[in-house]
Amino acid sequence: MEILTVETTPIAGQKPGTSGLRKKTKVFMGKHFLENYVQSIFDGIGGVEGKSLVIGGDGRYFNERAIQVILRMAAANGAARAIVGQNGLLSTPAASNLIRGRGTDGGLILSASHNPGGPDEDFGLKYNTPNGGPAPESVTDKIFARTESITEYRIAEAQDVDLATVGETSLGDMAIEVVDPVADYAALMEDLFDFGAIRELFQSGFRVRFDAMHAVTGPYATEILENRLGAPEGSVVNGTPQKDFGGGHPDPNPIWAKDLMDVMMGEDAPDFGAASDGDGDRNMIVGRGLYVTPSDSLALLAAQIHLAPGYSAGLKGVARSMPTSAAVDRVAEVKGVSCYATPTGWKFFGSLLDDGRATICGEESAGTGSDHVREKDGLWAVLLWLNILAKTGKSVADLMAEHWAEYGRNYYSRHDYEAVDAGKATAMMDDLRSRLDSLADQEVQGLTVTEASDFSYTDPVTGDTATKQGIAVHFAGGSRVVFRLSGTGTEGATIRVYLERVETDRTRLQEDTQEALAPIIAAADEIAGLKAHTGREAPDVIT
Ligand code: VG1
Ligand code: CO
Repeated sequence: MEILTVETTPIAGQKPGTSGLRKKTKVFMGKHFLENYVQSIFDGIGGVEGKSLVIGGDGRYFNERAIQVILRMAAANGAARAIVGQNGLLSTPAASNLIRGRGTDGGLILSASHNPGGPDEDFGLKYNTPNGGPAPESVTDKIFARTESITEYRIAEAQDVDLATVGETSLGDMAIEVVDPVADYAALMEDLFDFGAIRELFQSGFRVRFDAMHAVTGPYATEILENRLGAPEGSVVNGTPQKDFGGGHPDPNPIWAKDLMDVMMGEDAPDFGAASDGDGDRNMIVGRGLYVTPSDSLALLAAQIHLAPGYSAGLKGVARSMPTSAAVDRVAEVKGVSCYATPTGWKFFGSLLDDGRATICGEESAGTGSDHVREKDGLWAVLLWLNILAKTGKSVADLMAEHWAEYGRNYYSRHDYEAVDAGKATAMMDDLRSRLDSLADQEVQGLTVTEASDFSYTDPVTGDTATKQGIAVHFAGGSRVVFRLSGTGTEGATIRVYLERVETDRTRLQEDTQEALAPIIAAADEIAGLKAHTGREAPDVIT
C-alpha cells in the first residue's frame, strides 16, 4: 500500500456549526474539501497514530464514497483499527454506543441529520470524542484552526474496502471491522427497557406506526419493534434507508411527517405514532389525535422514567437546551433534582452526563436522550414511551392530560424563517442585541417585558464558556420568546423564534397552541421587527 502526501491549501468555510460541519453535498465533493477537513480533524485531535475509530453514517448520497476516503486517510495516518457499520450505515446513537462500548478513541459520523440528502442537497461530518459525544467547542476550535493552516494531507492508494460483508479485513496495517449496525444497539435497548411488558402490550392488540422516513432508523426499528417486540409486520413504514430519503426532508415534525400526522389524526388511528430523522437521533411522538410537542415529551418522560428498569433508581438531574420549554423544570422541582439550561446542541450535555449530573436531556427540536449514550436517541425515546404506556396501561392523551393537570402546561411553538438573506438576519439580531437594555419594563402588545438578555453559558463541569447563544425576552407571568440563528443550515440564514406561554389554570389547559400563543407571536414581531427586517409575512415552518 503506497501512502501519498498531497499538498493542499486551506478552504474557507470549514467552521463546524451546532452539530459538526454541514454543507451542500457538492461542496463536500469538491477538490480537497473532504480530505482537508478529515486531515484537520486528525491533526486537531493530536493525530490518529495507533488509535481506533468508529466510522459510519446515515446512508445519504456520498456516504459510502466519503467513508472509503476516510478509511484510506485513517490508514495513511497510522490508525490501528476502524470499526465501520455494514454498508457504511450507523445511526448517530448507535455510533455513540459503539464508541463507548468498544472503548475507541472516538468516531466520525457522516450525516446532515434532518436536512435532505442527494447530489443537490446536504452532507455533513462530525467527530465524536471517546465518551461517545459530539466534540465540545474546545476540540472543534482546534479542528477549525487546523483547516485554516493546513498544507498537506495523507492518503493511501488502495482499492475500495468491502463494506457489504460483516467481518475483519484490513487496509495496509490498519484493521477494519465491519459490524452489524443494529446488534450492539438493540442489546443496549433490551437492557434498559421492559421488553416483556412491551411485548404483552403488542399482544393485547395495541397498534403502533413508526415512520422511519426512508432514513437510517428503518433497520433498527424493524429489528427492535417488529422482530424482538412482536409488533405486527408493517408497523414500521418507510423502513428502507434511501440515499435521498425518498426525496423528502427526514425531519420528524408535523410538517415533514405529514403522512404520519394524517394517519394519527384520522379515523381508525393506531394507538401510538412515532418518527425519527435522517441519522436516527430525533424523535416525534403522536398519540391518537394528539401531537406531543418535544418539550412536553421531555417533561413526561422525565416524570415517568422510573418505570423503565434501566432507570428504576430515578433521576439524578435533568438538562434542556435554553430555548426548550420550562415544562421539564417543574418536574425537576417536584422530584427535587437539579435542572440545567444549556445552549442549543447536544455537545453541551456531554459533561453533565459524564459527571452524573443529569439522567435525561432534551431539546425542543425533537431530541431526547439519557446517560446511556452521549447523543440524543430517537428510538430510545420511542421505547421509553412504549415502556411507560405498557406499565401504566393509559393512552398518550390520558398521560398528557394528567401530566398537565399535575404540573401545568407550557404552550410552546417554534417558528422558522428559512433561507433568509444572511446579512438581513444578522442585522436583525444585531439591532435587537443593541436594544436589550431599553426593552426591560416596556409594554409590548399588552405584555410587560421583565428581562431581555443574550444567553451565555458556563459549563459547570469544565468551566468553558459559550456566549451569544440566543436572545431571550421574558414577560410577566412566565411567558417568553427566544430569537436565535440556526447553526445547521446550508443556505442563507434560518431565524428561529421560540415561543412559550405558561398556563397553570386547570380550566384553560386545552386551548389550541397557536391561539394560546397569539399575543406572544405579536409581541415577538414588534420586538425584533421580523417582518420589517426579513420582508417575510409568515414563517416557513411552524412546529
Ligand atoms: C438544530 C436544532 C438543535 C439540534 C441541532 C442538531 O440546530 O435546533 O436543537 O441540536 O439541529 O440536530 P440549529 O442550530 O439549526 O437550530 V440533528 O438531529 O442535526 O443532529
Ligand atoms: Co439528527
